[in-house]
Amino acid sequence: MKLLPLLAHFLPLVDALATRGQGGGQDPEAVAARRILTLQSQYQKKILDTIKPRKAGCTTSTILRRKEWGALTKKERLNYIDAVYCLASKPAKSPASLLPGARSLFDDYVGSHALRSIYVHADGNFLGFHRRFLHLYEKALREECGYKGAQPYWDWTQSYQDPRNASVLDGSPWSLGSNGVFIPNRGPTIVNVPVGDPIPFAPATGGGCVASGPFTPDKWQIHLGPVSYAPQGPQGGYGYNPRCLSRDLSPIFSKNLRPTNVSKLLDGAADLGAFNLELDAAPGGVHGNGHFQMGTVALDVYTSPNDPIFWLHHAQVDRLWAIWQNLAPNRTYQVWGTGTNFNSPPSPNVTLDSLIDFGGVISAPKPIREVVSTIDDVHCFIYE
Ligand SMILES: *[C@@H]1O[C@H](CO)[C@@H](O)[C@H](O)[C@H]1NC(C)=O
Ligand SMILES: *[C@@H]1O[C@H](CO)[C@@H](O)[C@H](O)[C@H]1NC(C)=O
Ligand SMILES: *[C@@H]1O[C@H](CO)[C@@H](O)[C@H](O)[C@H]1NC(C)=O
Ligand SMILES: *[C@@H]1O[C@H](CO)[C@@H](O)[C@H](O)[C@H]1NC(C)=O
Ligand SMILES: [Cu+2]
Repeated sequence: MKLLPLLAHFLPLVDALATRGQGGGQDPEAVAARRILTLQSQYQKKILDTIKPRKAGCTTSTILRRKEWGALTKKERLNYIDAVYCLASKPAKSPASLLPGARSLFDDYVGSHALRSIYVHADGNFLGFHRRFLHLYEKALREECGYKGAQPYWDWTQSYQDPRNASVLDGSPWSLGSNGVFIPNRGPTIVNVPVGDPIPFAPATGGGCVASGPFTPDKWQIHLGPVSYAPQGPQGGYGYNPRCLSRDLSPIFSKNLRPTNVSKLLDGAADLGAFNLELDAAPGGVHGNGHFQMGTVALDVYTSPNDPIFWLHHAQVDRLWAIWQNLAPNRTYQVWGTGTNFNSPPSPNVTLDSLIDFGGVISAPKPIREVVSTIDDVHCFIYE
C-alpha cells in the first residue's frame, strides 16, 4: 500500500503507452471488453441451464435480473433513486447503544458495514459478506419501499478513462448525482486502515458536496462516520455527524479499472485465494480502486455505504465473482482465508460452516455455505 503515490505517478505514462497501440482494431481494452462479455454469457448460460428444470425455489420466473445502470430506462432509474430516498426516510432499527448516530433504515446498513468492517475485508468473509449485504439491501428496497426492480450495478470499466464521464455520475436526474464541488488547496485525506500504515490520498477533481442531480445537500444527508479519517463528529465515528454527501472523482485511480484489469482477474485466478488476492492486490485491485476513484466518503473503509453508489460498485464486484465462480466446476463453494483483515490479528481459516455476522440488526449470523451461491437458499439473481 506504501507504493500508491509512486504508482499513481507512473500511471499517466502507462496510459499513454496503451493508447499508442489503439487504432489498428487491436486495442487491448476493446479486446478485453469483448472477452468479459463472452465470459459473462458463459456464466449466464450455466445459471439459466441450472435453474431451468426447477419447479420451486429460484426459477427462471422468480430470478431478479441485475442490470448495468446505463441499461436501465430513465423510469427504472428514478424508481431506484426513489427507493433509496425512501429507505433514508424510515426510522432506524439499530439501538442507540450500538449505533448512536443511526437515524434511518439506510443508516442501519451503513452501520452494519462499519461495525463488521475489520472482519469482512481482505479476508475469507469479504465476498460472502458483501453478497448477502447487497441481497439484504435489495430486499429492503423492495419490501420496505415498494421497489419492483433489482439492484443495479456500475460497470466502471466503461468509464475507466474518467469517472466524471460515467452516466451514473453525470449529475442528471437519472444519475446518482455528480462529482463533488471542486475545493482548491486541500491537503490529502489520511486514511487509517485497519492493518498497515495510514494511507494519504491526494486531492482529486472535487472534494465538496455533490453539485447536481440526486443526493445534493438539500435532498440528502449522511449521519454516520467517518471512522477512519478526520474530522469526526463530536460523538466519534459511530455518533451522529450530519453532513452532505461529498465526492472527489479521480481519473488516476480509475485507470486501474480497465477492461484488461478485469479480464486478467477473470481468466487468471485459478482458485478463490488467487481471485481474492488479485481483487484487492496492491495498489488496491479493482475492488479498492473502485472506492479510491470516488474519494472522500468512499475512502472510509467503515462507512463507505453512506454513498449510494457504494451499492452499485459492490454489485459490480459481486458480478465479477459470480462470473468467475461459474467459469469452471466447483468454484461456487470454495472457501479461502481467515476471518480478520489480512489475517491480523491471526484467526482460523474459515470453512463453509463459519458464521458471518452482520452486526445484529439487519440479519442474524449466516454460515458461509448459505451466502456463496447466487441461486440457492434465499439468493436468486443474475447479472445481465
Ligand atoms: C469526458 O467528457 C467530456 C465532456 O463532458 C469530454 O470532453 C471528454 O472527451 C470525455 N472523456 C472521455 C475520456 O471520454
Ligand atoms: C490495471 O492495468 C494497468 C495497465 O496494464 C496496470 O498498470 C495496473 O497496475 C492495473 N491495476 C490493477 C489494480 O491491477
Ligand atoms: C467437483 O466436485 C465433485 C463432487 O464433489 C467431484 O466429483 C469432482 O471431481 C469435482 N471436479 C473438479 C474439477 O474438481
Ligand atoms: C489455512 O489455509 C491455508 C491456505 O489458504 C493453508 O496453507 C493453511 O495450512 C491453513 N491452516 C490451517 C490451520 O488449516
Ligand atoms: Cu465493504
